[in-house]
Amino acid sequence: AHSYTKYNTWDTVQSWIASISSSNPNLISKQVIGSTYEGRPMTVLKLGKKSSSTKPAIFMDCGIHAREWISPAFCQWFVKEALSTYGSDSQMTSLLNQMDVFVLPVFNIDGYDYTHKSNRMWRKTRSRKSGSSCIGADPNRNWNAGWCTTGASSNPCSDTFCGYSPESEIEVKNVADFIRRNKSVLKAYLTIHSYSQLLLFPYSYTFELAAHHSELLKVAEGASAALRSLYGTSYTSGPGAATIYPAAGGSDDWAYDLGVKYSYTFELRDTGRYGFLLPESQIKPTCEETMLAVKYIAAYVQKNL
Ligand code: 0X9
Ligand code: ZN
Ligand code: ZN
Repeated sequence: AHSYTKYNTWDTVQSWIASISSSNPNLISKQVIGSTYEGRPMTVLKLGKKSSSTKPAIFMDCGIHAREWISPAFCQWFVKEALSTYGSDSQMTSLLNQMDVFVLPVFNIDGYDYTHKSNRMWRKTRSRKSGSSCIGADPNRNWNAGWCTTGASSNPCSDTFCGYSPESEIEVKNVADFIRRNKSVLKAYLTIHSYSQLLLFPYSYTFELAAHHSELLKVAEGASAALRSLYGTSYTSGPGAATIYPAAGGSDDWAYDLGVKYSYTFELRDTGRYGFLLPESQIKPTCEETMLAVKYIAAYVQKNL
């Protein structure tokens, strides 16, 4: 059965997607944006009060990397909190009245399923190509942003394999198409990973600073302070290349270069004690503190529409 304080399997997340959207039709709708390599449906949830005019929006994805289980847990938590605090929390109410939030609960579904069934430490997609016996590409090295120029491998057996071409991974193509289609309304792109407790923004494919570097840093520092206020969890903010490592082909850099200014990668808890194997007892505190950071960014974006 589904639980917000457990790591749910894909089958459980899939039934949760169906039930949560049908039980809250006034605030949530769903749309399938394509299928994964193995044929699973990629469903984006749209949160927001219905409006006659087009609303500006935020896009958030979780689970680009299969083994980062706290990430899909956060997207599920976010959807629950949005629905349960709309009407009582003034910020959430105002956010969903004025904007839509698109949530992709699990990006790399095939990989996520594989981590539950076969290999807990799998990171990549599960695509195959004749000529190599190695499976999958890194869905955060496969975007058309300095593709495969640094911090990525052209070896199909590597965990950071950039793929055979930009958007060769169908999951990346599906999300990139969705973002391109909705480009005019999208004001922010948030992508949730683990671990290291970082709040990163462009660029990772170059050490050059983004055109909006100071503003992106200021917002990241505000969001980190909000996050820390709950349990004292400390985050470091900065551009990806200098803060974690140079790595091209990431979704954050791609979305930013497309024109989505507020583009952030979260690396959630912890700093390495448990790493990807974060205990379920930490799901609730991690999600509660991360809500504060996401809401901080959303409030800033909303104020600056
Ligand atoms: O390497 C990554 O893709 C991310 N770290 S993780 O440990 N979750 O794999 C960091 C991504 C930072 N952004 C880019 N490299 N574009
Ligand atoms: Zn990751
Ligand atoms: Zn709560």
